[in-house]
Amino acid sequence: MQLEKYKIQQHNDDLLKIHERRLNFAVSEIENAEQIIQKLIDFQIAIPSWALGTGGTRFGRFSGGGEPRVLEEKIEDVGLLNALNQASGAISLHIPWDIPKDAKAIKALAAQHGLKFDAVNSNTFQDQPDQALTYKFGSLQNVDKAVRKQAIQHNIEVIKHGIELGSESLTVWLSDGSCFPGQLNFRKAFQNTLESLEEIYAALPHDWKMFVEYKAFEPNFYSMTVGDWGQSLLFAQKLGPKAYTLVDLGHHLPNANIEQIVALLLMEEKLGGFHFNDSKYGDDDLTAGAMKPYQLFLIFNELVEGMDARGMNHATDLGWMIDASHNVKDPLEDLLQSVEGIMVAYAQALAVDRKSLIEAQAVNDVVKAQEILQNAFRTDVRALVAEARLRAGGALNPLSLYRGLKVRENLIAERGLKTVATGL
Ligand code: RM4
Ligand code: MN
Ligand code: MN
Repeated sequence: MQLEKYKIQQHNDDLLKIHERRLNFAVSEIENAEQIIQKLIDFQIAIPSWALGTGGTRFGRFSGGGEPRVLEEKIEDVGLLNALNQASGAISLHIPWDIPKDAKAIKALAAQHGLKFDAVNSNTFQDQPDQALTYKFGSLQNVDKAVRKQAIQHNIEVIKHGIELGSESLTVWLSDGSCFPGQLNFRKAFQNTLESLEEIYAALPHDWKMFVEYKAFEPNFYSMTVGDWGQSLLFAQKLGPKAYTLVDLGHHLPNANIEQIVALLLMEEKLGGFHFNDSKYGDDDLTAGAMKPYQLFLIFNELVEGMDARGMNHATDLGWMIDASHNVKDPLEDLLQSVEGIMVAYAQALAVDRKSLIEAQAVNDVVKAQEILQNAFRTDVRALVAEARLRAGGALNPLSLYRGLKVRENLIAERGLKTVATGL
């Protein structure tokens, strides 16, 4: 489905008056509003190719219809999102779920939609039909060298696909670990994993980054070999300057202080990127900002503070990506909501009165410090986010335009009701 520019224009014209009223109020309230708008225009969040279809759980999967059947259609979907919000200008591929057969053509198609290729992701947590050896007992950690070799080879192939598409990073998430005490020698598992990662690292082009993503539990329930930020950081430090830790918000034990983790990883110059999602219990992969918007804001507060302290470019120096799954919502609507939730948290973090916060911290004024943060969090920045979209050529209200244009109905008419996207 093609989204004509004039339709966005029409939608914006209809909403302009009310938007301007809200914007004027926001600008009168927020001192650095113009600066925030500029930063929001630059900020892009990559969309994972596996989040464009219905996710499902181990109990079932309820497809909503019109799901992208092939990579070309996934690119088309991300193109639609980006046309609506002008903030989803990249797609991240999971291989072998999405193998670009004709890389040149795929790259050209993405460019037509104004999209780039973000990190490529390897998959050694599932066995593929044509695969010689099983990952049942782990991949890069496996006690069998031949299995490790196979998993290393896969990662190197993923890098090759990424090079063809213009990606600049590889994300390695491993399900390696153990389900029962005694199953693994932790030290050997770590060392095997490190050696395997070293071989993959050696295959990275000079300007690439490797993101080592951690996860506390699932699918292994006793130990995960890259189970937390400490383990990921150890790997990243041992691997070298191209290796970084990737933080997926859903991959912590309950109540972990993620904002503190982020601050320290940034300090160590080892924070590489993010997988945004939200959760209540575990790796729920819910819409970013749907459950704990204050936590998301606090994370962005540390990101802004820490990146500014190191003179980093917010838009380009870390990898920003959504990693979510949708069981009961239209995936595209959910992704629009996630991007909005992320943008709002980022804008609020930019609105923090940093000078006063530093002063309050210096004299241990706990009440004042809390007031400053909560004041920013309680500021309605949605008009700034909408203004950034408007200036970038997107829609003032992407979700309402998506519904107004009956995008899903159109996709169902084009692709059919019973379509299944590759992914989990
Ligand atoms: C994992 C992890 C990875 C993602 C897979 C699909 O839990 O979040 O980033 O690649 O799921
Ligand atoms: Mn993830
Ligand atoms: Mn996950």
